[in-house]
Amino acid sequence: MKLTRNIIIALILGLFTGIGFNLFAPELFQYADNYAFTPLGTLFINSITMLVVPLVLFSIILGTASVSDPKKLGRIGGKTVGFYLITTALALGIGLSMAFLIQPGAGGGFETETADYEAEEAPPIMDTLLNIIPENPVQAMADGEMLQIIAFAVLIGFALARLGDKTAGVLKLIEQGNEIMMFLVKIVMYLAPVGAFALIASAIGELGMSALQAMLLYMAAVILALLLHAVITYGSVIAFIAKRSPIEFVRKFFPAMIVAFSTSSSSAVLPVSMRVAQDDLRVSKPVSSFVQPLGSTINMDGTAIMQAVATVFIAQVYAQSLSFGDLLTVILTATLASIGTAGVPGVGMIMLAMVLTSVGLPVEGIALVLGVDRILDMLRTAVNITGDATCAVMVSESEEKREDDGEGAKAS
Ligand code: DAS
Repeated sequence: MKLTRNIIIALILGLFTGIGFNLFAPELFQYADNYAFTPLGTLFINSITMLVVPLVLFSIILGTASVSDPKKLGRIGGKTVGFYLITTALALGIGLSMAFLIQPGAGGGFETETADYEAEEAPPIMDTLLNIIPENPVQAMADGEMLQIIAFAVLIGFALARLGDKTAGVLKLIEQGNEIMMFLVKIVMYLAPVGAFALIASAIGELGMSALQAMLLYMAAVILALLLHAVITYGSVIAFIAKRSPIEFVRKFFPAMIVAFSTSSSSAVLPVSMRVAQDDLRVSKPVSSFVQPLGSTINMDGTAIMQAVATVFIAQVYAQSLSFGDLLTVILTATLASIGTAGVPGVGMIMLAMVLTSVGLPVEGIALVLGVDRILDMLRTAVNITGDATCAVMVSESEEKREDDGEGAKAS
């Protein structure tokens, strides 16, 4: 808890530092950002991201190897993917409703003449699904292709489970490798307060106050929708399905949420969110090792909410109406778009371009929301990983209950 307190203090100090530079020394901010904030923030993000690939590989191999029953593996996978698709569609519905309620783009006064944005191409969904089996697993690890790493690790874990004693030595080696990674996560986390301070100071210092004023309604719609989704959707799953206390869930998962907020990267925070889920939320290792890495790549409810609000906002600014069919297209495109992209800073903007194109809206409209996106990215990344952890708690509880019922049935 001491580290969490230090990270919160660092975030508050960073917030005021960024505001101070913004209000009193904007001309000095670039120097402070180039020679202090960005280097320190990058140092922290790189230190933690360095651990992601080996940790995900080892933990998924171990998680899969410990589930000897392929039916159980299939059940965990089915529950996980089902939860992710349903909650992402729910998130989009909440985002669209909030945008229509608040009407962020209807007030006018936005400069669309000069708006321009070069959209990066996101991988087509079919390519992503077909490429899940890597041609070269070492290349997949080098490129950080999370879905391919997960697929390879599941196959290795499945083989270890079936080969049993023949490969016990390899399993022991991987267990020790996983312990090393978890130990290094704890070491790297001592950098977190410095990283959090630098990253929030850089984000707030960079934020133009004029952009902030013009985009207040848009930001309010996104933030309200994020809160609603977290409280209603995740709160209900934790309370009524996992039968846990939502308050206790947030209190225990909060350290991972503030690291996600600081780094704006679901992938980078994975080592922390998995350790917190296993050590504090009592999620079983096999479930956490499978559900959270998969979620960091294919489940981004917070991002989906931003896309829904941004799409309605841009449609309003450009005075283009959205039919009911368009809204369904937005929900389908955004749900599928989240599968193919990794959880890294700013990936939401790449997916937003896909969503806007799918309903014939001008992609250059993204330039209108870009100015405040870094702050919103921090908030939605925290929601993204909270959705992954909610799923892990739900699946872990339901598997535990199934085993208890099974044992109960045998005993009776
Ligand atoms: N930063 C992304 C993530 O890591 C989310 C986004 O860009 O929307 O989840």
